Amino acid sequence: MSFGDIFGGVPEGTWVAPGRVNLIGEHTDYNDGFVLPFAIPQRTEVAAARGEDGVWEAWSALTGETIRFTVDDLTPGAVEGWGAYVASVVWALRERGYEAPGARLAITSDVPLGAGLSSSASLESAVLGALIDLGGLDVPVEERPAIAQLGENRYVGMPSGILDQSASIRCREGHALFLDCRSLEVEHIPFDLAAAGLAILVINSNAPHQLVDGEYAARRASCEAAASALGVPALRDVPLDGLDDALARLDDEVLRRRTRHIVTEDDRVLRTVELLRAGDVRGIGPLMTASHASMRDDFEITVEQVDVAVAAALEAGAYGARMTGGGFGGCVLALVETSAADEVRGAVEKAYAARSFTPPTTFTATAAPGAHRL
Ligand code: GAF
Repeated sequence: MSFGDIFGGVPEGTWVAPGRVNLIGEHTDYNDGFVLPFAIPQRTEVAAARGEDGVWEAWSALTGETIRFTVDDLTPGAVEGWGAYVASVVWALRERGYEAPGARLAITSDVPLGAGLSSSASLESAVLGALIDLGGLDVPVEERPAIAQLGENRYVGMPSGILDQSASIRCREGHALFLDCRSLEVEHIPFDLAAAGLAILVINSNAPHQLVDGEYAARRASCEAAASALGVPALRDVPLDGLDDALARLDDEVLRRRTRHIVTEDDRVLRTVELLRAGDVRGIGPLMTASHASMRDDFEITVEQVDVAVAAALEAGAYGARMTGGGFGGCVLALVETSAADEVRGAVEKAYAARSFTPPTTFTATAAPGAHRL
């Protein structure tokens, strides 16, 4: 099925936006800290044309369903399900003073759903690109992630940070995106794994997601409570060399653990960036593994399947391995010699089989381009 089968006629264009993996820097985004994602080749594609003013129609190949909403539905809660992500973009554009043109949108995607690879942000970002171009709206690229995030926060109701939309919109092929989530300044860090004889194996744990939204919101609330108790705007403002003092001032053990994760994770991002700038890709392995331990022990967002995948990958010779994304399931990244990828994959599969886990699915990731018009 294509745009013509659904709506008739031809689209005015096709806009794409990728999913992402985050190399390092987890849950640091809403703490005003640092992240280092790269875009993956899996992406959402939106073939689109202008339509009647104030009316939006969207078809999804994933559900086979066409939804329709109008300006009267631009209040949070009025459109639900996957359509909410489409409506959220129209709503957020308006909130920021941009009038989205009425449009017909045919949406396909090969970003795995519910795997922590930002299928939602890729949908929002592709729709955003389509509406901006169809409407001839002058929205600077630096402002676009915050618009998509606003829609997700307030229209969809997910309290996510700005990592996923920034990655989907601002990443560049062959580069990781070093983003300061406070200033929103970016640096594109060359990340050519193949040239170094390396690969990132992405291992989808296929663990069932449980309590994800509530746990995410709880982590965010804990970080905000810790920052407030410490009298800083955000945990990013606690320096690494002041961490012990800060921890001594928190009387809640959970808040101490959450704070330690964020402060040390920001430092790991900065050290990863330094190593990549110096061309030492293998050197980032131990930082990835330390990040995983911090997410497991201090931030408490991993599950058994991801811990087993990390341990099996390391035992099979990965330079480093860590869960990527929000947690409670999702994917693990393992940094491996290209020649060792099959062996590491096999070791994880064996470890899963021994525990009767649902088998993992894997792919090797390359750093793909961010959102663009085809
Ligand atoms: C999810 C959120 F959407 C991001 O904003 C980020 O907080 C991430 O979890 C954890 O780093 O993907």
